Amino acid sequence: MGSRFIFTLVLALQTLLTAAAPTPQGSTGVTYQQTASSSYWLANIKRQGTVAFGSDASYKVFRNVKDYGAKGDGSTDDTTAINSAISDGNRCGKGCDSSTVTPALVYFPPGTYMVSKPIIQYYYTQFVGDAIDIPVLKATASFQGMAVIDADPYNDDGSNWFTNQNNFFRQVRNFVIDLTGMPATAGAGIHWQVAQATSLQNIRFEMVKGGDNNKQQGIFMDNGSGGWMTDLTFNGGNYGAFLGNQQFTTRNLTFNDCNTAIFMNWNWAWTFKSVSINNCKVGIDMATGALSTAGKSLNQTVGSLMLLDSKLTNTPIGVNTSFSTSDNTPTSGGTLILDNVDFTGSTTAVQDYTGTSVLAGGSIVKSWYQGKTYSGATAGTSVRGNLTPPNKPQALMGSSGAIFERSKPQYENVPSSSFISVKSKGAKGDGTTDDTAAIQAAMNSIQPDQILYFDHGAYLITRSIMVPSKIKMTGEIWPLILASGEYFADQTNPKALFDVGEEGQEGAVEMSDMIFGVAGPAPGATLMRWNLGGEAGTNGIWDVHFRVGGYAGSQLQSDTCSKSPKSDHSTVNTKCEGAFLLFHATNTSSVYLENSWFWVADHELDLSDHNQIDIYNGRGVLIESQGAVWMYGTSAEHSVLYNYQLNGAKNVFMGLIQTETPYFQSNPIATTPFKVQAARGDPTFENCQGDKTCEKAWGLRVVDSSDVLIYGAGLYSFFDNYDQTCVAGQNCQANMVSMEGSISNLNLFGLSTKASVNMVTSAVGVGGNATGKYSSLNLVPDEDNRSNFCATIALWTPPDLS
Ligand SMILES: *[C@@H]1O[C@H](CO)[C@@H](O)[C@H](O)[C@H]1NC(C)=O
Ligand SMILES: *[C@@H]1O[C@H](CO)[C@@H](O)[C@H](O)[C@H]1NC(C)=O
Ligand SMILES: *[C@@H]1O[C@H](CO)[C@@H](O)[C@H](O)[C@H]1NC(C)=O
Ligand SMILES: *[C@@H]1O[C@H](CO)[C@@H](O)[C@H](O)[C@H]1NC(C)=O
Ligand SMILES: *[C@@H]1O[C@H](CO)[C@@H](O)[C@H](O)[C@H]1NC(C)=O
Ligand SMILES: *[C@@H]1O[C@H](CO)[C@@H](O)[C@H](O)[C@H]1NC(C)=O
Ligand SMILES: CC(=O)N[C@H]1CO[C@H](CO)[C@@H](O)[C@@H]1O
Repeated sequence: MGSRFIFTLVLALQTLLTAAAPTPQGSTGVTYQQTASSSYWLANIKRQGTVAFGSDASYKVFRNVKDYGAKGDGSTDDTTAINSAISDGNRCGKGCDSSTVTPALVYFPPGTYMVSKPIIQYYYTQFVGDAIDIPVLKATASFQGMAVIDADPYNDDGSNWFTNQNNFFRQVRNFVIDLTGMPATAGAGIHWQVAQATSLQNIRFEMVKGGDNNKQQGIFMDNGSGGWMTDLTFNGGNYGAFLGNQQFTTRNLTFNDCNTAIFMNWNWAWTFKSVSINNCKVGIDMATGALSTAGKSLNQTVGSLMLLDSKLTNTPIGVNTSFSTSDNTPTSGGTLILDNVDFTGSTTAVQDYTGTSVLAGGSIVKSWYQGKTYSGATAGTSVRGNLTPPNKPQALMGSSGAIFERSKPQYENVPSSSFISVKSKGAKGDGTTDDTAAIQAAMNSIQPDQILYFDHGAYLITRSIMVPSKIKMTGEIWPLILASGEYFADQTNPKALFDVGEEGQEGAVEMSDMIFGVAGPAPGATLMRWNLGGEAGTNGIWDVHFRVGGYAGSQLQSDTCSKSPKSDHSTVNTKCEGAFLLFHATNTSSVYLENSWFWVADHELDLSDHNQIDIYNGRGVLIESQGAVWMYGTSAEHSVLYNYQLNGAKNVFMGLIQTETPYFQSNPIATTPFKVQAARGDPTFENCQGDKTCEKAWGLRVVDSSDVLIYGAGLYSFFDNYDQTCVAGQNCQANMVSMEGSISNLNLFGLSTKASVNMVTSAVGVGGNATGKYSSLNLVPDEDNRSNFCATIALWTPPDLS
């Protein structure tokens, strides 16, 4: 994200700011047994991380809260000590918009840390609890403030420390957050108001159970533009999670004994996968909004929600909704997709907000929808009910009928002696030394039981790194791997920065917590090319991000590349060219991606103007795999030709995906400065016939592909040459999703687009090259499918050509 979009909401902000006087507790609390030290490698490895482009040589990347006086003894108030561990070193807190040069990995050893005020997560911070003996953050009875962890505090005037849609680069993992010592009438675990490149993982929330006066909630999320969460357990509370965000992907959430497991306050699109809800009164409440002016239905604040591979036990009401087939407000609001959801433990699977049952519980719902559906050319129909379940390709499946999934490995059972530092192996990571040879040698030397560790730093790479077929690597709060120099200069002869295995090889490569980017223009760089195949989950990247421009060391910053909408850009400043392609899954590959943000910067993160910038990056994510590709919680923004493209691909899962079109387009149009290369499957835009709003980046283009499951897509266009008048007109660009050629067994669920006249443009079955203007192809128009902010449809499938 990055646009300063104000999405006005009508919602009841929970009264979280002040804890009421102590009252008798509704539960007995939880006891913990812990050891003081840990064998977790992350606690014990030698620390050599440095910031390449910061000025202070004494700056500490890694901090152990106990080094700042935190006791973790279950009685001492550790709030001040923990907050000083976080803020030490002139970091990016209140009054700072963003910074990439003051990262901090804050480690919490085993222990119970008493906190009386919020622990404030500064920008670019990871909180990592011990993964073996998980630490507890316990709110004192008199805790004051919004939440135990606050990722975006409110100022007294109601503004936030950080712009919610720009609140990037955060992690919280391996914690118990305990509110049971507080009165039931107050308390939240995490105030998580965040955007892309953020994650919550492996957290258990302990809250007071039951009670009409229960106001506790595990997560309080008012807004943002995220994001990813996984492996969370919510015990007790009024709401396990109170959620509101533009778009989000969540997986593996368990709710026990909550009044309402999930309160969905507002969204444009939200995908829930593998949710388990037990002993709650209500599973998901998405029936939000005021009575419409027509006075008939609720004017819904929830755009769409996808729930898949989930199960409810002893929870009488599954989903509370305010959708109406006759009188829906807005037209496509409250779109809901249920896919493989076990409601045997519910009396009512779906109920109307008035209390009327819409879908009875007591069985497994294979696939059920409410919203608009389109089959290729056919006009959309408003549907509420069962539809034929999608045919899910076996290659994508995991155990027990669910789509395959695998959480980020944390290697908690690997001894610290098995972690091999690239700096110990001679790489400098100082942003100036050429580290190509040192990193290649380090990779080649790794033994099967070892893990390559990228200490924080910036590693300049001047030729392709040939990643061996079996290697695990992880980074210290996102070290930068930067393509640099002549080798990556030729857009007609692109080279991979990380070339992962060789075509046709079976592999086992894992990467986590790293960033790939450029140091200076690299129009001939593919930042990662994945060639390896293999069993499900043996090849994957988790919390690996791709970031082109806008930060210290990228050389593509606001001092050189600030926006200039009044200039003619039919030729561009070549100093502001990014990469050729961000990620390529080649036709021999199979790979799992979780929480990856493929971001071409739209604004400056480090220089003080934080201005909008023009960075020209060729392509986003290209999938040509014939094996299987899973993409959980990915987003791709601001590449010029396309953000996502499936070309001759087979067996692809995407959920959800999010894109933005470059703000500068159509000055220049999509084919400047990257020339269309037909041999690489590029879109030609020849059907645009001179319509500049048509010559803009595709959010998603699918060509000659089969067995594709997409659960949730939020594809946005917010500008035309930085002008936003087109937002209200819903016409910043002509088209957003292109379906071309031979497409079979594709299900696009939960598509939301913004300000694209046509949501889907389909030339399926006409050879992928319909002559004439796009406007004569089969279209799904925005104006037929308005929702709260985007236009939304529940399902698009290709036309039946038989
Ligand atoms: C974010 O949410 C808060 C609380 O719900 C609301 O007051 C505020 O207006 C929202 N801000 C934006 C920018 O949407
Ligand atoms: C789900 O999360 C739990 C921890 O809450 C973890 O133990 C389990 O392995 C996760 N399962 C999957 C399939 O990711
Ligand atoms: C629904 O709410 C939106 C946003 O507040 C408002 O613009 C619109 O007029 C409302 N529609 C109805 C029918 O009440
Ligand atoms: C369903 O939503 C409506 C409207 O917000 C609310 O009045 C009702 O209490 C909800 N039902 C349940 C069971 O939560
Ligand atoms: C796979 O891609 C390579 C080039 O990257 C090409 O030579 C080969 O023909 C392709 N194979 C298939 C089956 O498409
Ligand atoms: C599409 O068809 C037209 C007319 O036959 C032809 O000129 C053009 O080259 C074709 N484009 C592609 C990409 O095949
Ligand atoms: C075809 C269709 O459903 N059109 C509706 C689209 O939404 C507008 C308003 O949002 C309605 O007026 C149309 O009837």
